[in-house]
Amino acid sequence: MTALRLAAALLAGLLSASALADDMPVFKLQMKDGQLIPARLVVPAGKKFKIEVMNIGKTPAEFESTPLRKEKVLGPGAESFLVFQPLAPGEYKFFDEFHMKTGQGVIVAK
Ligand SMILES: [Cu+2]
Repeated sequence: MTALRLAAALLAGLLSASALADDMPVFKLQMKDGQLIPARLVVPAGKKFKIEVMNIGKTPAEFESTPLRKEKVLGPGAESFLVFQPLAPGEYKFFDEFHMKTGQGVIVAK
């Protein structure tokens, strides 16, 4: 491959990667000392998606989902994101492991 072709191929790869990223639906979840806002996230089934998680509380939070095998710890004020592979229709529980009593949520894929 010539350098020019290689550059063109790399650029095409980058473009399609960013097009894919733009395609991905994004949902926002705020965690606030055991409160999940919203506690119920409705996402499209069969489609990769992203959840942006923000800890707006004063204590650490941990997004965790056993069925989806995801976990992410967030200090107060921290924000991060998780990318989920396409889900079959159904309900998938998640929780704030640092606030088990109140921090219970569900991702609904439909
Ligand atoms: Cu955990």
